[in-house]
Amino acid sequence: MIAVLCGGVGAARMLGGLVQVREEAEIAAVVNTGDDTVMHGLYICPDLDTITYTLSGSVNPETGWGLAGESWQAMESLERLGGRDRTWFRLGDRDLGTHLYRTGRLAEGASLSQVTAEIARAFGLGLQLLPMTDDPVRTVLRRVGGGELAFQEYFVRHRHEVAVEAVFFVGARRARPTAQVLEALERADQVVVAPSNPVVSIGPILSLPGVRELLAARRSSVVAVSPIVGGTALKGPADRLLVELGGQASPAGVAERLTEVAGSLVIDEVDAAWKKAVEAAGMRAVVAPTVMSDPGRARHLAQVVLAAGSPG
Ligand code: FO1
Repeated sequence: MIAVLCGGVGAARMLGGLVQVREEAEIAAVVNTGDDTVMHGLYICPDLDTITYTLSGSVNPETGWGLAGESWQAMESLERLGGRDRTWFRLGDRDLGTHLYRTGRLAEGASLSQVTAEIARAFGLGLQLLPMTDDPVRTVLRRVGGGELAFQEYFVRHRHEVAVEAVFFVGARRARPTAQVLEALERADQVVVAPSNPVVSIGPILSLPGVRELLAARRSSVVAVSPIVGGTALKGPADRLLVELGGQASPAGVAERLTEVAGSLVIDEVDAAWKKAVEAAGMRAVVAPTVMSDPGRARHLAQVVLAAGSPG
C-alpha cells in the first residue's frame, strides 16, 4: 500500500502517475483540508475536489480546479444580486452540485471522510481519498505589516500577491488525524510526499498531532518530490512563501522543511547542482525529470519515486 500526502494540482498529477503503476485500491491519498472554506453556506474542499475531478478526467484542464465544460448561471444570478463582492470565488453550476451534496450530507451528520468517500465513488475513483482530519483546520496567513487572510482570500481574492510573514493552521492542535489516515501512514509500504506546497499544503497535514512523529520514525521509506523546479513553483506561491517565511525557493529550501519526515527528495534535472545541498540537509537526493506535463512523464516519475523509497 502506498500513502500519498497531497495538496491540489501537483498532487493530482502525482496520483495520476501512481495509478498507472499500482492498483488504485493500493493507494491512499491523505489530503490537505486547510484550504477548505464555507462560501454562501456551502462547504468547499478545493484540494479534495481537484484530485477527484482530475483523476476522473473531468477537471477543467485550463485551471486545474473546477469542472470542464462548466456553465456559470448561478454565479451570474448571484452577481446581479450581490455584486462581485460575492462572486470572486468562481463556482460553476456543476461544481455547485458537489458542494450542495457535501453540505447536505454533513448537515445530516455524515463525517467529511464518509462524504468524501461517497463523492470519490460517484466519480469512479478506486483509490482511498482521505481528508487529513474530520475536524476543522483552517490555514490563515498574516500579511507583512499585520492583518490576517483566510487561505482563499489570500490565494484567490488577492491572487497570492500579498507578502506574508506568518502562516497558522487554526484548529490543528485540537484536531486529530482520522483513524484511516493513521492506519494508512502506519501500514503503507511507502509514503510519498507529492510535489505540493510544503508550507500551506503539506504543512497542515504535518501539523496534526502525531503525524510528524509517525513519519519521522519511518523516514527512510518516505520520499518527497520537490515542488520547486529551477527556483520557482510550477503553480501557486510555494516559491514566494518559502522565501517570505525565511527559507529558500530551492530544493535545499524544500529539504529544510521536509528532512525530519522524509529520507529522500526527488529533484528535477535542472536542479542537479543542488544534490549536495539536499544531502547536507540530511536527505538522499534523487535527480529525475519531475515536471509531469503529460501522463507518460507522471508515470515515469511515479516509478522513480517508488524505486527511491523501496527497502533495499
Ligand atoms: N482558484 C482560483 O484561482 N480562482 C477561483 O475562482 C477558484 C475557485 C475554486 C472553486 C472551487 C474549488 O474547489 C477550487 C477553486 N479554486 C479557485 C482553486 C482553489 O483556490 C485551490 O485552493 C487552489 O487550487 C490551491 O489549492
